[in-house]
Amino acid sequence: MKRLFITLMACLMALAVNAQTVTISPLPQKISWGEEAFSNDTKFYVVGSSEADSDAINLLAENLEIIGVSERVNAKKFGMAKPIIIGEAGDKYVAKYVKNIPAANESYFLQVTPDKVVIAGRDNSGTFYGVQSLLQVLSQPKVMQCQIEDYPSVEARGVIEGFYGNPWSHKDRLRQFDFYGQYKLNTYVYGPKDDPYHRASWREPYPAKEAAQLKELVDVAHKNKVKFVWAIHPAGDIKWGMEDYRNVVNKLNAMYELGIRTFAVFFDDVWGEGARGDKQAELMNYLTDEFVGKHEDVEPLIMCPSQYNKNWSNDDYLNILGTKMYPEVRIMWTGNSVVDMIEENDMQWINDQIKRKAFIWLNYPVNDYCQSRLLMGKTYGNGLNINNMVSGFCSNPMEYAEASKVSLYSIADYTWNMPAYDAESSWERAMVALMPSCADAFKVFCENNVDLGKTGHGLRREGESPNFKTASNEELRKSFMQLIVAASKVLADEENHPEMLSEIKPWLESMQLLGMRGIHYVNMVEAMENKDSMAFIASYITQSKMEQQQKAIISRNYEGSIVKAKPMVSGDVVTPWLEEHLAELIKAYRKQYTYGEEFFPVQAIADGEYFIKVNGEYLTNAQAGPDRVGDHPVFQAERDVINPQRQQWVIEQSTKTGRYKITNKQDGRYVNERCTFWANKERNPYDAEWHTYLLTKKDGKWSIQNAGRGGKNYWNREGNRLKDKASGDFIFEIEKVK
Ligand code: LOG
Repeated sequence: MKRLFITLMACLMALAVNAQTVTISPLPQKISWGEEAFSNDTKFYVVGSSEADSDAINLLAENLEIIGVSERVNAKKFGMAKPIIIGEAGDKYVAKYVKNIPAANESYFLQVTPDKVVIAGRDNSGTFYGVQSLLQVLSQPKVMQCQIEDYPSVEARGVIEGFYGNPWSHKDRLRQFDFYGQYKLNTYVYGPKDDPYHRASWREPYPAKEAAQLKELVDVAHKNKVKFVWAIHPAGDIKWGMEDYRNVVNKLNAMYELGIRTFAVFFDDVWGEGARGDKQAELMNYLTDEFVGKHEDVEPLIMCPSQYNKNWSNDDYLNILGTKMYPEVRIMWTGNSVVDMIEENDMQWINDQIKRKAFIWLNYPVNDYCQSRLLMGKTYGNGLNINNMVSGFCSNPMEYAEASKVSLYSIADYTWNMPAYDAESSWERAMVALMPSCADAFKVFCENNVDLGKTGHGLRREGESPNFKTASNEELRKSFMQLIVAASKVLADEENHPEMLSEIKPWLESMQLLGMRGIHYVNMVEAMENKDSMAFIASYITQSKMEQQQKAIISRNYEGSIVKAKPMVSGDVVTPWLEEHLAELIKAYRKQYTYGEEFFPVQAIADGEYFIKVNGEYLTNAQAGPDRVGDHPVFQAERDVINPQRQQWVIEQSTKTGRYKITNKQDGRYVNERCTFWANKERNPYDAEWHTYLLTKKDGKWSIQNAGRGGKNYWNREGNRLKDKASGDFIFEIEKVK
């Protein structure tokens, strides 16, 4: 027995010693690890630098201790230093290894053994990616032997800066390109909606300063093996015809001068003339002949159609593009809707329409339509078998460039090695890679910024706030403490991560306050349990102050900011839970105590049952029945003596919205934003955010206004029925039922 134990321990130790301690990202297609090769303070000399890709050589030189270059593998003069033999197919130094390089573009072979390192690329990008993988292999305390044969799943992988709002800064973009190089993303499409020279003033050339910055960006992108695709968005006001076609060509030529070699033309989010498929195809063909065809080194164009998702596609628009536009023009596609994850059937459908492989524009993690939320959760839901059905796959990120990297890291993983992609483990690796000195705390932050709430686009993200436990006061305290501690830790780590911190600070501060409010909520619960109204009010006051502080936080609050956002943390779980429970607790307190009454906000009307009248006539539910839909409350002069409940209305303040829910006593049906009854739970479920009202009183009469997502209309009387109207009068009498 003891013997067995010892053997087992020895095995485990051997395993521990010999296991690699790093996971190469993106996951290589084929990788095997061996015993220790050498220690991580090893010095190197380079064999092949005269022929190998110069960006790859520079990358080596910047990151490793290179003591010289040599023509020979066994250069005695370098003593214990190890040779790095490097080059791409066709270079003499790596001729021996060409058979090991996979056939695909951008592929590479990497071998680390005790006596040497070999990096052999299929092409320049391949060599560069080989070096990137080597740098990760060398980041282990003990460098393990390994062999990698690697190639990408998707041809064009990357990012499309295509959102509305504050465009990324020059520095943001420079940092992005290093990141793309590091994680083998090879495409960046430049199309920020609010850059005037991209869209609103597309005919005008960039001023000198902006042009110089773009040129620098292009150079840095190329150094990182990233194609810089510049997009023009003429669709808003283009006049179909030669004059504007020449205007586009002229602008593209000016951009060519800055070093750009791949171009895109966008027609998204326009209607009418600009959205005509035949004309768009005509322009794209013209540009292909008159611009692409006139340069030897310009790639086929990319276009974003006006009907860029299935929901928005009707008539024969896509078909016209598919048949009339040259087949080499790539067509972008966001999926079944604007914001959607992409699956095999979806690709089949669109590819059939456009007669080519769609170029995916994934609208995630973009948050320009849900600006209060940061989307820091897992990147999941895209099919793992669509790599041969797409001509490219780019993610539209948030205007928060650093924060977007959590998702972009996974986009890199997904597009490089699609079959092996695992959303969960990729996400875990991303957080460690981005915030190594506070990864655990950062994870808590990410977990609490996952869902985007209800939006017109419908996408939801699951799994927000998995550690929020509410079964006991103790659990609650722990849950809220975790938010405070994590936020404080990340905030304190500003020196290590200044760029990330400058973006997420408003959300971190909001999360801290949310946690503290939660602790005060628990204090209030305990004060109630102890019948200590003074302690209750004390905690309530502190909680309210923090709530005000939280509400005052604004992100991107500087002059000229295009989008200012009010951060929402855990908008799906912790925030709504706390708001509802606080409101309920306060209600319960006020039923029992009057102490501290003056600290609570004034309620327009106490919860209860009421008659609602106009000119002395009773608002009545005339055709009652819980399953009836579509009928509306009417006014009746008579008191209903047979069914008095038909004229009795339950008015209660919603703990969710602070506004009032109004339901009929007879059958419990609510009045919706159109002043009709709906009780059908499938077709129009009650929703506090839609179906609650503001009550205001003047000279003894009330006005009743919907102020939620259902619009801002007021209750009004039209004939004998209740009807919504844009303007409101103080016409309602509201009388308590005695
Ligand atoms: C825009 C895009 C925006 C995104 C999300 C496309 C092709 N165009 O609805 O600029 O960032 O949705 O709001 C879009 O997606 N329009």
